[in-house]
Amino acid sequence: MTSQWQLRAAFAARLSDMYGREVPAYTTLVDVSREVNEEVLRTHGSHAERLGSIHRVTAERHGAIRVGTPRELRQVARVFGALGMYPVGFYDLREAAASAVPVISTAFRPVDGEELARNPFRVFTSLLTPADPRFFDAGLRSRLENFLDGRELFPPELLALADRAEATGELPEEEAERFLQLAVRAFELSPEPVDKAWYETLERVSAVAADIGGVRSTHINHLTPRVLDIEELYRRMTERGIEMIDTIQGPPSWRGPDVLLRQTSFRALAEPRALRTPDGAVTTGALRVRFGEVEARGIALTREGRALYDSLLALVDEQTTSRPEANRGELARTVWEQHMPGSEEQLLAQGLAYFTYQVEAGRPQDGSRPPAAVADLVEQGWVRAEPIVYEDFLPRSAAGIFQSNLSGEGSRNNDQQGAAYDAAWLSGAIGREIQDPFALYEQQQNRSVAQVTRELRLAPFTGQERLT
Ligand code: OOG
Ligand code: NI
Repeated sequence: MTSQWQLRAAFAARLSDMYGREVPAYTTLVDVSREVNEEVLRTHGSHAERLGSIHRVTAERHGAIRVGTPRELRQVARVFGALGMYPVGFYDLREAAASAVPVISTAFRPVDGEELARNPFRVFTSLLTPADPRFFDAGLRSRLENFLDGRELFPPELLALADRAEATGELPEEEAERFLQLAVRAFELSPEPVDKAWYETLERVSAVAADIGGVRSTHINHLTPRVLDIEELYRRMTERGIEMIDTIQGPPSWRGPDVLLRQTSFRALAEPRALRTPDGAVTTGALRVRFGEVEARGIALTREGRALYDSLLALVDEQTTSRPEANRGELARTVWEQHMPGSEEQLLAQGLAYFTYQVEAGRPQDGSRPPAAVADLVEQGWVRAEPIVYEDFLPRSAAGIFQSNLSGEGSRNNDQQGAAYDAAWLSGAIGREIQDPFALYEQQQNRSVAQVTRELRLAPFTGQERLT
C-alpha cells in the first residue's frame, strides 16, 4: 500500500522530473539551489536547519496551476485531497496586482506538522473570475463560460482513484502507479493546437485569462524549489546567463531574522506551440507561459506581526514614490532596521511570530519556581523556543510573480464595480472549507504550550502572552 504522504512525495518528485525535462532552465534552478543549500549547511551547521531539516528543504517544492470554473476547482481539490493537501488561505490577486490579473486563489497543502515535515508539497491554485465586469463584458463572459463548460481537465479514472485514496488514506501499489501517471499527465502542457483567434481575444483582456481560458487543458505554470540563501542563488543564476526578474519579492535583505517568504523567478520562456488559424490551418507559434521560481522561507508571523509587515510594505511604497531615484531594496532595509525587531527573541517577546516550545533538559534545578510568562521561561532557560516556518504565500509577491510573467498589461475597466468574490465564496465553490493559516500556526503553537504547561506543572498560559 502507498500512503497519502508517499503519494504526495512521489507526485512532487515526478512533476519535478517532468518539468525539468520540458523546461531545462528549471533544472538549472534546482541544481543551483541544491549547491547553495549544501554550502549553507556546511557553513552554518545545524543552525541552517532551524526552519526545516535539509532533507525536507531539498525535496521541498511548490507549484502553481490556474483553472477556469468552480467545477474544475472541485475536481482539482479531489486530486489534491488524495495527496493529503487541503485549501489554506484566500488571496485576491485582482486587488494585489496593478495590471489585469482576474483571479482569486488559495493554496493546497498539508496542514499537520508531521505531514509537513514528511513532505510539504503545496500548489498555489487560482480560479478565473469571469463575472468581474472590470475585465469581461457580458458577451465575452458568456463565450468564456461556454468554452470552459465544454472542456475536461481531469479524466474520470483519475478522479475515481483520487476519491479512493482520500477515503482510505492509501492506494494499493498498482492503483498508486496509475494515479500518479494520470495526475502528472493532467498537469503537462498539451500538444493540442491552440485556437489562435480565441487566445488573442482573451490576451487583449489579460494574458492570465488567455492562459486559463484560451486552451482546453491546464498545466503547471511553474515549480519552485526552496533555497537557504536566495541572494546567493540570484547571483549564481545570473552568472550562468539565466535572466532573472529584477527583484526579490517580499522582505528585504537585512541583518534580522528571516520572516515570511522571499521569492524570485526567471521569466517565462517562449515555447513553440501549435496554433490553429481561423482558416483551419495549423502553424507553429510561440507562447510564454511556463517559468521557474525559487523561494526562501522564514518564520511565520502572528496577525500582529503580519500587520507590522504590511504597514512596513506601505511605508516602503510611500518612500519609493517620493524618492524614485533611490534603490527600493536599500530603502526597505533601512525601514526594516528601524521598525522590525532584529532578533527571534524580540519577535517572541512582542508576540509577533509563532514558535513551538519544549522544556529544556538543562532547566534550573535549584528548586526555584518557573515564571509565568512564556518569554521569561525562554529567557531563564526553562523552555526552548523553535520558530514555526511560514508555509503560505503573500498576495503582493504572488501578484508580482504573475505580473513579471505577463506579456502585456491587459486591460481593466475601473469604472465598473468589481464582482464580490471572497473567501466564503471560494470555499463554497470548492465545496471544502478554506482554512485560516493563522489558526493553523496558532494551534501548532498552542499544542506545544499545553505540553510544556503539563510538564512544568504551570498554571495554563498561552503562547501569545507577552513580557510584562
Ligand atoms: C501563481 C503565482 C503565485 C507564488 O509563489 O506566489 C505563486 C501563478 O502564476 O499562477 O505561485
Ligand atoms: Ni510560486
